[in-house]
Amino acid sequence: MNPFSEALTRPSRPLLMGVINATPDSFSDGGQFVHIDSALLQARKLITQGADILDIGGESTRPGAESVDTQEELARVLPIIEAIRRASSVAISIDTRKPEVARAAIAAGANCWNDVSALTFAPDSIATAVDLDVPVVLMHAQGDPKTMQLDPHYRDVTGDVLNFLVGRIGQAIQAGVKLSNIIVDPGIGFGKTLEHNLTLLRDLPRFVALGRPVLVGASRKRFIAALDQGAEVGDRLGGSVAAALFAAQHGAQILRVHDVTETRQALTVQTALIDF
Ligand code: HH2
Repeated sequence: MNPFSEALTRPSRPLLMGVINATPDSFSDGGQFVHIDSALLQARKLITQGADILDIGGESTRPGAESVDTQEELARVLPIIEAIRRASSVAISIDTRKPEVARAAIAAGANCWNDVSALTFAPDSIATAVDLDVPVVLMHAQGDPKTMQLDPHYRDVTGDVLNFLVGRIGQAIQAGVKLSNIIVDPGIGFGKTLEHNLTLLRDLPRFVALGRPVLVGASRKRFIAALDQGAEVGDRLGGSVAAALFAAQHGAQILRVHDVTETRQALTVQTALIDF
């Protein structure tokens, strides 16, 4: 069984997806894991800390980020995926909008395609997902990273994001993607104001009601700074953990986080308190 799908069958707590950005410019860890040795060290650390999945990305999608050429993105992520796969059987997801990168990453040992464009980036994205036949994360974003935070607008943020995801699920299924491979994500911080992000987190049960696993990536994001006097990226741990706990309590099945130890401990205590 695909290790990603297998992990999803373990119901005890949400899965922790540890982030490794092989990019020079990611907002949270940019430049730290570009080299294989440091990325591998980080992978080992995240696994030891309790990560169920490692999410490897070679293109920053932070607000204002420039897009990256396919060859450059491949050169950033493939050696890292190959090295992690040689060292471990942990589930790996490839965080990319490009079907060519997803295909090469899966061939190199990744098990899931995490696509922040929900298979809209390239004309052959959906066909590639059908062909790869691995779990695929369909995430909502309004606009592209370069412009998405300029002036995000919704009629009704939760309704609009749900409609988008339902539409993408429908198109994917019609083309031949298996429903059992689909994971949905409201896309915290992707073309959203503070109020939009808070509304989506509060309304997570409506995403859970779609019947597919819900992934939430709130870790170290800007809405935390907006709530806490502009806290710098390195000072957003408390807010990240609070958001992770809230998301878990509201049904998220996968949490994309930078700080695995702290999130895991907080989830363990939360579960113990609820079950006591
Ligand atoms: N957020 C980021 C990147 N990929 N994927 C999913 N499914 N959901 C998310 O919320 C999400 C994501 C942005 O965070 P990060 O990777 O830390 O930064 P950057 O995009 O600058 O590399």
